[in-house]
Amino acid sequence: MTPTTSHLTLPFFDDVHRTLGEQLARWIPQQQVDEQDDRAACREWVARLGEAGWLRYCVPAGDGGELGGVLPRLDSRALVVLREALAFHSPLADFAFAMQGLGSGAITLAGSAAQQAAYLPDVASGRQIAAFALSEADAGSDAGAMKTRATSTGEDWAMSGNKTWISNGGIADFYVTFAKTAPDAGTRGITAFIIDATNPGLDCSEHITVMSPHPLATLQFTDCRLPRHAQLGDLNGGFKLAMQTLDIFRASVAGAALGMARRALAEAVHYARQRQMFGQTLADFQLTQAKLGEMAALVDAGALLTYRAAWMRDASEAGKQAPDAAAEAAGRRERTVAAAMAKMTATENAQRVIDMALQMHGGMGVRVGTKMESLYRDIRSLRIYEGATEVQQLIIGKAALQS
Ligand code: COS
Repeated sequence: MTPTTSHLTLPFFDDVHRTLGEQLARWIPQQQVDEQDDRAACREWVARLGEAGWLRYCVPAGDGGELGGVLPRLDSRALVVLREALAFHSPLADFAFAMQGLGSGAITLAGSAAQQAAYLPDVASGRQIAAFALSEADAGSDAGAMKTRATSTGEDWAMSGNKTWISNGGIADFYVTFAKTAPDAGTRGITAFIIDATNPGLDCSEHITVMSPHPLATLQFTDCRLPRHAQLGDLNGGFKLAMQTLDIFRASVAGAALGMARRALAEAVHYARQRQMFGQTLADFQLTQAKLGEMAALVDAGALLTYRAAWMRDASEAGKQAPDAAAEAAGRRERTVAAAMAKMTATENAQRVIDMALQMHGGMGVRVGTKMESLYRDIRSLRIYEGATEVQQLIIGKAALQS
């Protein structure tokens, strides 16, 4: 099936997004990867996405194009367009793409020129696989409660602790890792570091298996020595950096959910047109038409919030001269809330749409190996990772109380 592109005529998008969507719609249906081994498949997808140039949207171009990106800045709408099309075809392809962006996002936002040069061009080409290590066993939604500790020894940093649920764990070439550097300072005592997978003291061998293909691992740091230049961004500025990175990618998770929901809707329409029962097609029943109508509206509701969130971020980055600090902070809060609304609504709606589409397929919907059955498993984790629905509700609710 070919991803739809008609939504790209909406005014949220520019010609660059329309062209991108059309190119993707031609490329992605031709790609078939055996996904039984999720680690091997993820590597294969990174290689293909790198070769075709799509990973170049995960990083900025740099002043003279030296960082490998296509566009001058990380463009939220391009990320959404890409994730939607990739997830329509293969949620694992979308995952492989997204992790290159999330894993390198903090380097794009806060990396020194040397750090950007060392990592971003390789992320764009697929030569290096990236990962983002924030969560811990007792610090998932409450990210500020992390216990992994980085201590300055004067010459270098020594890191100890465990990160878990780390996407690309075990296959990544580097991990952007967040650790406490001032343990009594709460969220103001966290710093980001770039850690190469080959660094002694880092063990990524504990794999976690989940219900849909998705390479995940626990990372164990045991007196892991890091050079001073591994520090990413400001000392004790890591929590904000993590949140700013998530702000960009949360709207793109919504894009992935949309891709899966659109696929489910397309599968349902296709099935309803050809399935015969009681002397007519399934599509002839008003009950079916009503369900499809509800599904289409749920998809569009998620889509509009997603495109709005991505457009708001891109528009603010392009303008970048807020009149004063207070206006800048208010604008940032609005964008955070918009991204939270997009992620919450698009993922929750996609789950409902996929469930309805599966129900319409009857027994075929639960048959292992069918698209509906895999979509039903694929969508579930999107309501949890990069900020569970409840975290998004909290962000939106807090903002409503402050307004
Ligand atoms: N951008 C910049 N700064 C931000 C920010 C954002 N989006 N969100 C919060 N901050 C800042 C706040 O302004 C505050 O700064 P000050 O210390 O200067 O006041 C600081 O960060 C702490 O913010 P807050 O008090 O809201 O933090 P909480 O500990 O209450 O946590 C939530 C807030 C729950 C929203 C946060 O922990 C979160 O997003 N958790 C989910 C983490 C997640 O997505 N995990 C999945 C990892 S990837 S699979």
